[in-house]
Amino acid sequence: MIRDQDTLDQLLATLSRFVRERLVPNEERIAGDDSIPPAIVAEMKELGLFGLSIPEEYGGLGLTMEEEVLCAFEIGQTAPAFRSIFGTNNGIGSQGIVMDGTEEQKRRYLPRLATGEMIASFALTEPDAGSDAASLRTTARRDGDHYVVNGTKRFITNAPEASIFTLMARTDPRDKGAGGISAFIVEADSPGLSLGRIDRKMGQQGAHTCDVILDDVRVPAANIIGGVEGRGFKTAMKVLDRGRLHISATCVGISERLIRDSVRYAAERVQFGKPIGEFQLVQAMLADSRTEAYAARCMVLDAARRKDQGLNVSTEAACCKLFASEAVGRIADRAVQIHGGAGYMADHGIERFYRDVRLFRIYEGTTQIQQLVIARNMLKDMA
Ligand code: COS
Repeated sequence: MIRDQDTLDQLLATLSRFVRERLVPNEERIAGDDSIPPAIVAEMKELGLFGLSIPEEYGGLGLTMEEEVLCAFEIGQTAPAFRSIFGTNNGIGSQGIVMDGTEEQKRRYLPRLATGEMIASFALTEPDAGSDAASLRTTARRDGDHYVVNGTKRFITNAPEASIFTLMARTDPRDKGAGGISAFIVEADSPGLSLGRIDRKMGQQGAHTCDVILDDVRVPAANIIGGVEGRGFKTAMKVLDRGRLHISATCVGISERLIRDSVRYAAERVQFGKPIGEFQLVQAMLADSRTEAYAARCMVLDAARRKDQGLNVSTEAACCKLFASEAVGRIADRAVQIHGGAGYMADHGIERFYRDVRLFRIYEGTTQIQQLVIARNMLKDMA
């Protein structure tokens, strides 16, 4: 749903200019430095990028899902590490509070997340609980008006920058499945909370992940999201449904960027006496990429509109994540191929995207988990 086309068009034009003029020229630098310059982060705050999806009454832009994916199509046109720094405040870090938090929790945290004063991370994954999220082992034992939390969270995006964690822990040790899990807001400066070393990754340099270690961390009972035990797994799943749409939109943006770079190269690069874009085998690669990016864009927009209508889009979000993340992998592969030797060389930046996009098929649910979600929902609908 688009609330006001003119306002949205202005926002999209601003984002497009910001990406083109400020982010694209810094892609290589952030990959080399493994950090985003503070001046760029300050500009992102100024533009409201940390609060795109946070409701207006808490200081955000309160974008609808359709508006948000249109923004992600623009923001996706550059290195994904830029998106990562404000991505968790709009997605998996904040949405648990937006969707299921109490009024007090929303008022306490959302305004500072919307401005970027605080960064929120999502802490679900553990060393022994990845795809099987419901098997997580971090415990939260009630002790008076606090919970005592113990465990280790792994690969947590933005953990080194985070002020708060939306953290899933088991409050009912007798229930080993989803029903025993609760979601907490854990402040990063809580005594007993420490961070592992920053992970070295295949790509997306500039975006940071690390372990979060909880050793008898006392969390106020008032920080259980929604104030009720046992609902944390469902909160996490709802957050991921939404996050998967945003990631899919980012995949579309990157696909379109890589196609543009590939078309330009194919038009300029001359071999056998003419631009390589005139050869049908190169044209086939361009056409396949364009077709897949277009399909992904249509899927994401359709699913976002359905979500804005209040429909359950668990299946559609999984379809989008599955298709768009696999498609951007193929598109990045073809982009390397079209660029030939230049595509493999770091100076042209194409191989960096090839490495960066590999993550999309893994995080916020692997391709295989999306397949499982889709097929399970199909069988449930039939029953
Ligand atoms: N929205 C709301 N509730 C949901 C839901 C959704 N999308 N998906 C599941 N639930 C509910 C179920 O309805 C069920 O509730 P009831 O017990 O009341 O019926 C409960 O949650 C447990 O669901 P289910 O039995 O399907 O859980 P499973 O353990 O079988 O696991 C998958 C489900 C595999 C889908 C889940 O573990 C998953 O998404 N794994 C991937 C995790 C992931 O994406 N990790 C990335 C880390 S964050 S970057």
